[in-house]
Amino acid sequence: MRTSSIRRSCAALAAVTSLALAVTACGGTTKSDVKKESGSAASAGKADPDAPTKKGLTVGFLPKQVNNPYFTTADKGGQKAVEALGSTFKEVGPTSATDTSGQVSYVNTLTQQQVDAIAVSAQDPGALCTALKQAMRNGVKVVTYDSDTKTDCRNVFVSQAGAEDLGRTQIQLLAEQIGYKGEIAILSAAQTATNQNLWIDYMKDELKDPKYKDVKLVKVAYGNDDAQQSFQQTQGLLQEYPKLAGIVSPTTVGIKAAAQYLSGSKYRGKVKLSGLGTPNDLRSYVKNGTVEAFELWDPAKLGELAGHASVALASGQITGEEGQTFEAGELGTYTIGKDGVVDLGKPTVFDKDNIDDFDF
Ligand code: RAM
Repeated sequence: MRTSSIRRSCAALAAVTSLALAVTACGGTTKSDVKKESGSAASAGKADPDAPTKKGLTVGFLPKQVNNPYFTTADKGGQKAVEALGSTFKEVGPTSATDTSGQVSYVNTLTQQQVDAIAVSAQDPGALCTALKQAMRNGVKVVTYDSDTKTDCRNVFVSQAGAEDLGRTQIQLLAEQIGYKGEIAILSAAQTATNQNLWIDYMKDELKDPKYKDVKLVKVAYGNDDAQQSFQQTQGLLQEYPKLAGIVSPTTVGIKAAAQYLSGSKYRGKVKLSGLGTPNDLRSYVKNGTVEAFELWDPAKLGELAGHASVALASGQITGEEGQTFEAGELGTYTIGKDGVVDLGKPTVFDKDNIDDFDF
């Protein structure tokens, strides 16, 4: 077994060279050792729930994009948790939600810097896998939060709420607003985003229920979590489908841009808009009648939970296997579910009656 000091000295090398070269240069580690150490949820070794929480760790947060207020709030939650546990928090990441190669470079840099854990919201389920597996081989624990990778490319996924629940409830919210009748469109984020794509699959499945027989999904558009592109996509949807009854946008950037467009157009209040947004982004649009109801979880709590999961993994208290539990401070105790997934809890629906109770 490699010692942690060897692990440390090999980490930088492994991050910049091929694996084969790295293990040769570090000596004494055979391919099968490496295989055993690969950090998937299923093969990450034994957990010791009573192990003390390590202090002085470094946890790197890598959101889909750094200039997105949703991630600013989420990562502040991560910072709160990591610092409260006596460790160091850092945040790096691309400014565009479609810069997958940028995310890969950040993973490699964090590995070179020998952080103890990475918490990442993946822009793409597969693109980060090689880099993340390399990180795990170097002893870095990997948590995905908000948007997952493939299961074997991380130890734990901290999910905002059940994906099925989120997908179905967004359709239920919009269908109610359009009286279960008319054409609808989806305005999503990046075409590769794991989280949005999973919700959209459940939206399509929900629409198969006979109660939606008069609701027709005419298009899925992609605004790439970019305000301008999302605004233009909304405009384009209305031009292409002038009879559109509603839009569901499962992204905080998309729904805000769509609300902005509808609010300044003749469609305000006529074309319904729902999906996932933050109360602060949508407050004025709820008050001026553009948006009736939408939903979200608390992003700060999502980040906080990801911070706790990162430290619990790096402390050896959990490895990512189903049934393991860990303490998440004020959030309480969480249990890891199937495929290494931890659910934060239920989303909240916001409307004119409760929106002023929330400030995020
Ligand atoms: C955007 C991002 C994020 C998603 C939220 C709802 O900020 O796409 O991944 O979870 O919207």
